[in-house]
Amino acid sequence: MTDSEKIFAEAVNYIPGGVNSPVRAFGSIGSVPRMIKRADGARLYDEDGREYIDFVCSWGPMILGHNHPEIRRAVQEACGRGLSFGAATRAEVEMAKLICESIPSVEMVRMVNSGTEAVMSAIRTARGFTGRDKIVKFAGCYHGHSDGLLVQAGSGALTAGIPDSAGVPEGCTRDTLSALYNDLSSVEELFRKFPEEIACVIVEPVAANMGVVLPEEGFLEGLRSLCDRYGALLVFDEVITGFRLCFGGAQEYFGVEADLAAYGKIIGAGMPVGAYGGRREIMERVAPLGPVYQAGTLSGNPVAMAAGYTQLSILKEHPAYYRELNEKADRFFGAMKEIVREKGASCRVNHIASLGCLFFTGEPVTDYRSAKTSDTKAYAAYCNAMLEAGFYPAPAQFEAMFLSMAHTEEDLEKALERISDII
Ligand code: HOZ
Repeated sequence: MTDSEKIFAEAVNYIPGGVNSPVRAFGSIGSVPRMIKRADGARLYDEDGREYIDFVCSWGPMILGHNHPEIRRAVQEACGRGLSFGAATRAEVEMAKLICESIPSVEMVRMVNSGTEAVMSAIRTARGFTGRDKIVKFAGCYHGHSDGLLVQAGSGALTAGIPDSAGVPEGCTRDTLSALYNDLSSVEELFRKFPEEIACVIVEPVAANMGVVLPEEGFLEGLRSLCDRYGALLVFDEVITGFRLCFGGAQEYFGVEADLAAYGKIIGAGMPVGAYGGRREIMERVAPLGPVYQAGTLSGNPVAMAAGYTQLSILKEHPAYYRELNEKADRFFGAMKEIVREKGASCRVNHIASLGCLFFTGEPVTDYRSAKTSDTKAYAAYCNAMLEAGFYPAPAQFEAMFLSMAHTEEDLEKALERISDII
């Protein structure tokens, strides 16, 4: 038995499934989790002393690589001043200012502790602002695990085959309407049916929790105009895309402005952070200014702010980083597509900026239905073979593959060679 296996055997006695978030259980690839002891740059090291080139990057936030020295220093300094005050700080004001100055549509922002919280609060704000109850989400999009959003959800819920969770009362999802990603007519139909009842449309601008699915030309623009026409708000869940596609996230990348946007782990550089923000008149509905209640003792935590602010400042000061990262990713995913083509493999590679996904299906993946045609057993075999060879892809098909600034051309070359052997 490896040390990872021994630790996991103990874990299952005390933690449901032995893990604190379902996709890490390695269940869908028929394996047991590698217990990670430390990480540095593009590499993870497990309890058995095995080294992996990491393609998960903590599900996105480690865009500069693990254990970045400046971020580590900022966190250590912040720790020296105290871990939590439950009171207002200069650090959270600097963070809010940086976000508002970076994202044109965000005039005010509220810090929270996770993407789940950010989205849940953004939706409450949209409802409070419009005075309407219904929301539209897309099948296969995942917006965290709050009750009202576990409807045809992606990520671990899709992997585990439970896109509609037990324990969610019918009343909580009664106002959640489900539309089809990349299908504007499905959204229009809902607006026609409920012209004055829909508070918002929430979307992952790039769906990254059913694998990676790109928005088709005009889709996001179409959502914008439908929302405008029917007086609903457009909410972008930028937990994955924010500060990842480019500094301004999906709003800048696609040139489409949202009314509210939710951010997650990347703005904490690995610490538990989230945020939601938008136009002033909307955000002024949030307590203590307005009647939409939302709160949190650890929101704006000074240690988390130090980590996130340092990462965002580095990214802001070095716009060339995004160019380099996205060019590197274009070469990597482009080469992966070439391997698939040369081998005649029944695979599809979806890719945008430094996000990508290898699907084991012969058909283009453009939505929830086509994502589900992927052969998850073939993905499991691929994933286990990669792990054995010292690479750490997402241990579930319906997740993204992330690259960081720390991945070298040599790391990526090695990964491509292995992928070529496997598929
Ligand atoms: N799809 C999730 C990130 N957006 C995976 C992380 C998790 O659920 O633990």
